[in-house]
Amino acid sequence: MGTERDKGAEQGTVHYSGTEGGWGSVRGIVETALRERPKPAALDALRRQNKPGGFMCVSCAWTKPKHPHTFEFCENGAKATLWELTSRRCTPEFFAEHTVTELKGWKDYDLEQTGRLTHPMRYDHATDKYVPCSWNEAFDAIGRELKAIDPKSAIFYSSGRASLETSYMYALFARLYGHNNLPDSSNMCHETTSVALKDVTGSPVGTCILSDFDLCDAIFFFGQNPGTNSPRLLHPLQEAVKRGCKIVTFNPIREKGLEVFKNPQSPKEMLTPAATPISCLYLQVKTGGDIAAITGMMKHVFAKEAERWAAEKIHVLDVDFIEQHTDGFDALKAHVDGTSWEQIEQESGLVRADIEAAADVYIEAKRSIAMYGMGLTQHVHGSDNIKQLVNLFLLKGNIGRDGAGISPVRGHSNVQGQRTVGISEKPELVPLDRLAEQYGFEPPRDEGRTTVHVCEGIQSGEVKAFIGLGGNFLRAIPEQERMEAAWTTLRLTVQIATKLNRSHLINGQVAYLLPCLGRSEEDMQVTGAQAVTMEDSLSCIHGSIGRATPASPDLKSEPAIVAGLAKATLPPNPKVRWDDWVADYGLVRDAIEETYPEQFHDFNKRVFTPGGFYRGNSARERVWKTKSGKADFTLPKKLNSWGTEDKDGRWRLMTLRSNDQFNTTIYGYSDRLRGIEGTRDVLLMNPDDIAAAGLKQGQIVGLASDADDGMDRQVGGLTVTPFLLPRGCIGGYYPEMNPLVPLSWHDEESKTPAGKSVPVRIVV
Ligand SMILES: Nc1nc2c(c(=O)[nH]1)N[C@H]1C(S)=C(S)[C@@H](COP(=O)(O)OP(=O)(O)OC[C@H]3O[C@@H](n4cnc5c(=O)[nH]c(N)nc54)[C@H](O)[C@@H]3O)O[C@H]1N2
Ligand SMILES: Nc1nc2c(c(=O)[nH]1)N[C@H]1C(S)=C(S)[C@@H](COP(=O)(O)OP(=O)(O)OC[C@H]3O[C@@H](n4cnc5c(=O)[nH]c(N)nc54)[C@H](O)[C@@H]3O)O[C@H]1N2
Ligand SMILES: [Mo]
Repeated sequence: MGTERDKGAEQGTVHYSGTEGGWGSVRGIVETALRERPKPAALDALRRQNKPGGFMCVSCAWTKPKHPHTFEFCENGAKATLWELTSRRCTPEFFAEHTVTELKGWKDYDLEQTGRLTHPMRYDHATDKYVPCSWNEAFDAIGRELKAIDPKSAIFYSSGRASLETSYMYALFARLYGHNNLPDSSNMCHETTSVALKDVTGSPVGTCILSDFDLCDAIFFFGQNPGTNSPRLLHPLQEAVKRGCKIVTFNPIREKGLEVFKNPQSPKEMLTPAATPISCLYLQVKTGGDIAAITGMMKHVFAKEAERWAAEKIHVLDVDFIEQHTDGFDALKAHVDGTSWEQIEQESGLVRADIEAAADVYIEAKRSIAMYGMGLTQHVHGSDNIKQLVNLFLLKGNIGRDGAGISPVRGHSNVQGQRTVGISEKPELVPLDRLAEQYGFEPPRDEGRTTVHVCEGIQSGEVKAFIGLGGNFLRAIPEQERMEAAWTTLRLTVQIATKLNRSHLINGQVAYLLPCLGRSEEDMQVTGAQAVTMEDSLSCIHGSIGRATPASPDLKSEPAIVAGLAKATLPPNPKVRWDDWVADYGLVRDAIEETYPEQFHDFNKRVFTPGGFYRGNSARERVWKTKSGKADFTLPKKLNSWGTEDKDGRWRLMTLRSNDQFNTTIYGYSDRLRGIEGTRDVLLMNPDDIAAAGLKQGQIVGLASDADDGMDRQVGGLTVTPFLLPRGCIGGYYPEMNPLVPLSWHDEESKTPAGKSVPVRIVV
């Protein structure tokens, strides 16, 4: 592996030479603190972050341990908190000074740097400005609009941050009103997981719990970047490596956090050169090449099975598990046997010996864990990526026992929980009969809209109203320019947010911007300060109490806003006690418990269980809620997850997150761990590809869509930057690259946009 790294240095590709963690991450926090100028309360908030009785970080969804570190936060968690507790304010005076058209010319970074929104605002078309309004005026007007349209033409979107309490109320509001159009950010993220894992294991979420990480012998990492996106996960990884667990990574980019880690919370490690090497094997698979790589691993597993059985009568496979618990083994074996190493090398971009070495780690390990992120989910055949990984794990019975399992690393801090309590466009995932009984109404039974269907419905004119509970929908979706043009035909747009972003500048005929409390702020209601709850990536539920003084006295909490909208829209129903719920969120938890008694029994008593309470997972118990009643081996449709064919001049573009952003929130311009500083307008390319394409380092180029639909999509002004990537794969930043992603370019099964291998041409 060393040789490849040296090659990078020789070729002069940019790469950070330090470790993940260490002093660099301390510097990252300090820079954010200086920029946001937080009050002392913000620093106090950091001390209580991710602890029982404290508040749960608004950054990633990684679990919060029972015995937290003194500072159970990371560089990016600290940035997220400081971002929320900034002393900057985006006031009615600010809006009086700037037209919305003018603000459309601002960068994402500059919009959010205006600070926290302080006041409910209505968009005034005559002056092209936001003007202040009262909460009652906003609720009444929105209720009036919603009552005037067919409920099925309204969309209730949510970004994955809102608490379980808010999410439950929001989903119930949608159903009482009359639709299942409840897409959330998961529809652009891990929906591939929710669909594919559910299909083959019967459970839509990961099967691991934290203690599995103390027991496993090997961890296989596919397309997830913990150094940037879930840094607290580096602690259990570092501990696992120290006790001899092997980590094997498949990623087109040599991500720093998966190479070496220095614990910034360990004084000893900070003062010595010691850093833990993380991956023992780092395979730079081609974008979209994971299906082939895993096929190769399985080929080697089958070869070793035959060899060991012949020589020693010992199985490599878990034959009892396969026999008792799975379906479809023979077809899978035939498919793997029928695939040649030549095809595997060609499609994965890896050499046979490296894939065999990875498979040997898998064979030797008694207990293995698979972790993955957007590198598997955001592909046209993303579902096949995940099912292929499940195939590999079923071969050795690595699902449903201690120390083993599949562990997708989720994104937003409550994105998994929102689905758990009813935010879903898929009615079959929601206990509609129970809701019907509990609230005395007939819930809609038809399928709601996914994110992609929402966009199609806006383009066709079928969608009339959009409510966004957080997020930055228009910046996060594909086909950005066409969608912005279509958006203005909407009758009603409502955005509930903490900070100004681009989605607030593209407005329907009636448009409101409603500011809410952040999770770190005190949420005072008539019965006192309220706690809320979240579910992490490992299905543990945690309570969270904000203590910071709210950014403005005119803010409302998310539950209060949802209740305000619902009351203004729906006829009164004595069984739905909006006012009581807002007064005491414990009553919402009682309602959740009534709807989901198995998972949420004794909810209020368990809210502050240290380490959270586990809501259970059927696949972990080897109860397979699938059509076959077993865990299913399945066959991939292709050997790669790329939705088109290779051809001359067509590149596979990965849209990436830097270390200085949270999704569309850009904290700054330093992608420290990749050594890219000062700009996000870059085109990352292998140096040999730069030469072969006749380009030069530093040259400014553009990208154009090379999708087979022939539509024109362009992004310009990108600096050619040498970077150690597999040949044929190029990289750029999300969300700047989003205008290049066709709306039709999504995982076939789950409709998750395929942002990790977008077909493009380079335009000089
Ligand atoms: N600081 C910070 N934290 C975050 C976020 C953030 O933006 N900033 N976002 C949050 C959210 S919502 C999410 S979903 C997660 C996202 O976290 P991740 O799942 O880590 O998502 P990405 O950073 O988009 O990309 C993941 C990795 O996939 C690799 N990759 C790309 N294509 C392929 C491929 O074909 N195969 C393989 N094997 N790898 C590939 C990329 O090189 C990259 O390292 O993080 C969450 N946490
Ligand atoms: N090309 C490409 N596109 C992608 C991705 C990619 O990798 N590549 N990743 C996809 C993924 S994984 C995701 S999850 C989506 C993200 O899509 P979203 O979740 O829609 O976007 P965010 O950038 O997380 O939303 C940021 C905004 O949320 C608001 N906000 C922050 N905190 C709060 C709060 O507590 N309450 C409320 N009400 N609002 C708040 C702020 O106003 C902020 O501007 O993007 C997707 N789009
Ligand atoms: Mo995400």
